[in-house]
Amino acid sequence: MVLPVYKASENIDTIREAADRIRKDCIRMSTRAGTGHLGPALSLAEILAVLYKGVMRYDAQNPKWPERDRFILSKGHGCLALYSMLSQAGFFERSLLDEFCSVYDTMLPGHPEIKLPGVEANTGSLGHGIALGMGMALAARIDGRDSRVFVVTGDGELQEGSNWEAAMAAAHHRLDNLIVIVDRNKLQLGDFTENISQLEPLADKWRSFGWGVRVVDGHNIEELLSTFKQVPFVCGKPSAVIASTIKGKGLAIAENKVEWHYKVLTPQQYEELKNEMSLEELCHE
Ligand SMILES: Cc1ncc(C[n+]2csc(CCOP(=O)(O)OP(=O)(O)O)c2C)c(N)n1
Ligand SMILES: [Mg+2]
Repeated sequence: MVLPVYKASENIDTIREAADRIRKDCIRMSTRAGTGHLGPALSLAEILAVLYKGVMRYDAQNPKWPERDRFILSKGHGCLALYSMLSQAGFFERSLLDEFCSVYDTMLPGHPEIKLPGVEANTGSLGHGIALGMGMALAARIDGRDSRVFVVTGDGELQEGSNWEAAMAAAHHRLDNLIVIVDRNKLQLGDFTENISQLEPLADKWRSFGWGVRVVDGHNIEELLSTFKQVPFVCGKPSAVIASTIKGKGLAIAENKVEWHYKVLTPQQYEELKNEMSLEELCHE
């Protein structure tokens, strides 16, 4: 039987358009709802666009297809970007994006839930995605599937000890079907990571836990694509991609600004930026 599998496009322009669409959707959805973690979503645009348009194997018409690759957004507060990407990938209608945080019992709450097609894990309580992904990667191995599991974690999130327990276990089980991407935007909720609890030398930490490691520009589509094509970096080892990013990337007033962790544009600011960024009409009921 031939299964309907999403065909990775690998077309750089298509991926760039998807990343651009993510940014515009994040800005529109958060302004419309008057809430949302905009800065954390904007640093994810290229990572998600490359994974969903050029790397991962899935079937949006059959979201539970057992052979699919899994994706977990461990930094669940960045879900604006995930919602946009899932709609672009065809998991649900684009019109649903307008329900972000603005309808009772919405499918698109402020942190992702598995009731939405394409979401593999409820996240938002930080520090759990790598352990969940480790379990999924182990299950794939036991079941004899060649599914891979991609997990995006925040850098501040790595201060949670549970991540390192999972990292150690993944290396012990030689899970080279597990790929962790660190959104290394150097900021967390209230300050720069290095002022709160030093993470560097971060690549060495992952290596010492038995992982294959690459450090990349998290906004460079070509570099991300070629890096993901090379996983596992070391046979028998899980892979860590430390993606250097800019929190708030693409929205000049928000870039690298701690206060934009949980902040949105006012409708007036949206109007001012509309033409400059080719944003859609902002409709309020
Ligand atoms: C267990 C837990 N503790 C605290 C929080 C509150 N919180 C939400 S986002 C955040 C900062 C995360 O920073 P980082 O992982 O660097 O993600 P970024 O927003 O920079 O992408 C914190 C502390 C949470 N969601 N879960
Ligand atoms: Mg961060």
